[in-house]
Amino acid sequence: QELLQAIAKAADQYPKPPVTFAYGTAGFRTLGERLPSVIFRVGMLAVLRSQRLNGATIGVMVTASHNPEPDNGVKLVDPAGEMLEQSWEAHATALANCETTQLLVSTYEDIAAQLRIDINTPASVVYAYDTRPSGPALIQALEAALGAFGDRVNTVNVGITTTPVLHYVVKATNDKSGTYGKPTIEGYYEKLATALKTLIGNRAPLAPLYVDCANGVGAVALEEFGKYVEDIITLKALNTDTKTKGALNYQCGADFVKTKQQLPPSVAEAGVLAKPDTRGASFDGDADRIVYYYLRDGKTFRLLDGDKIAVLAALFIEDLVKRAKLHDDIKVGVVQTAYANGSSTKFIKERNIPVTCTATGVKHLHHAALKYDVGVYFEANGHGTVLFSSGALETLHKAKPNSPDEVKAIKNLLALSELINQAVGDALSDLLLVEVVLAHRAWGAAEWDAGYEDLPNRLVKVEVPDRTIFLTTDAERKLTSPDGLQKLIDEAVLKVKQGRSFVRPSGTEDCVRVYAEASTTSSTDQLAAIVTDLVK
Ligand code: 16G
Ligand code: ZN
Repeated sequence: QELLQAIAKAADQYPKPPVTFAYGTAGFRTLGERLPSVIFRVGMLAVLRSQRLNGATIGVMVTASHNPEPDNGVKLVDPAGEMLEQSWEAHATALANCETTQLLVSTYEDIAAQLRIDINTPASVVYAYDTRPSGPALIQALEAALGAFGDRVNTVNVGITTTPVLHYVVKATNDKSGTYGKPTIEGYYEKLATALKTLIGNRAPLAPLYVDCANGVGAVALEEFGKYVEDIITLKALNTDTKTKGALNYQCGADFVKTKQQLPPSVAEAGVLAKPDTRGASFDGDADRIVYYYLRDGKTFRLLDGDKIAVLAALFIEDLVKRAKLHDDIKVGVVQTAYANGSSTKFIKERNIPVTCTATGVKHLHHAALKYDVGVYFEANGHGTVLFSSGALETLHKAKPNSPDEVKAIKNLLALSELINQAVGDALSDLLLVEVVLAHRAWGAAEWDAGYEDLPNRLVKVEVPDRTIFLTTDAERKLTSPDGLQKLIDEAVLKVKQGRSFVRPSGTEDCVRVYAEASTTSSTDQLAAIVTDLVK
């Protein structure tokens, strides 16, 4: 009772604005100024979640990734460093939408009763935020909620850091064996740097890499981390202005580059990619997405997106597994979404590596990747990682190599499992993965790019009166509603060479998205236009 009073008193300071909130694919996300009450309530839910899991540490990340600067958002991280279990999203939405403190407290009691949680038991919550101006005020709201529980809740403020670092800290905190790494930002950097040193060995230092940090928290991470690896690689940070109002994600960052298929103007003006064999990369606003690029012949922009990274990583790991003579025991697979370029899927399948297609959103890919011994998952937009199953790690640890080459391959595979973030996709960790593969192959961007040629593709955002009437099946590749629409799309697709097109409702915006690809730019545009008309 005393606890409920303390919660009610604190909650009164954070009244709900007249807005309806929903915990979606990326948690809650909207204008930062609307979010204090939501963050407060997410704090309450984080405590409940921790209590439900016997006091395991839960993470709270305050960020809005690639959204414009006035937006913000919040996501919960489960103990293994994964996204919040899906069944709890409804509890988050229910708490966020309670109109009054009284209703909030009774809803909270109902959820606790339904889940048989004793709200007085101990809990543990760690939290972090990005560089957005609304961050500190939102963290205050979170702390007010956590504070209401008094010493029942143990809290750690990780401070300003990237989304993947927070996921790492959660996973490391819950790893009671202590082998995963120290549960701090520095612990993560040390882990990455050690793995990188093992993988690079006594090779010459790598070529400098230009990294567009989207004027976001990736700039902070890159500056700190760069010092750990400066004798191996020079990371030249661009777009590191986290202070100027409006700079975050503005005409820069991974989302800009992938959507516009062009260099950020700031990177183009800096002229840093003109020298042959120079590559660049862009992080998104919270550094969980990365895309690469270079200028072919010093002129033509060439994008190396999430699909290209998946192919690079999967083939490299497959080669190492073969060299380790473990290909009967360790099966490598790739997980993509319908947005993966058809050429990438074809290229992987032709090399006898299985490919799974899932619905959009990290949690779906992550889940599917867990089914492989080594699961490489990437969205075309640059979100992804490589998961090593406990079975695969055990096989590697127990292997009895018969040659120095086998020893080396096993050592490198184990180092890769340390280098690659096992909780969630991380731009920084993925960057190191790419650089390691290129160093081992003695490739530049052009050799990496040479594997396959992307089919021309178009993504169109279509505003419709009601996107909820669009229902999909087969990993979002087919519509089941509205009635008859899929048949018309199929007919349009058949008319163009190498055509493929699908329609799905967005999980983050009020629109549907039309994707089309085909053998030529003009037939792609034509297909996209026809399907767009069908949808309207
Ligand atoms: C979210 C997803 C991202 C996905 C995007 C699709 C996470 C953490 N993020 O941002 O993976 O690509 O949604 O957006 O799952 P859409 O549904 O609007 O097309
Ligand atoms: Zn992001």
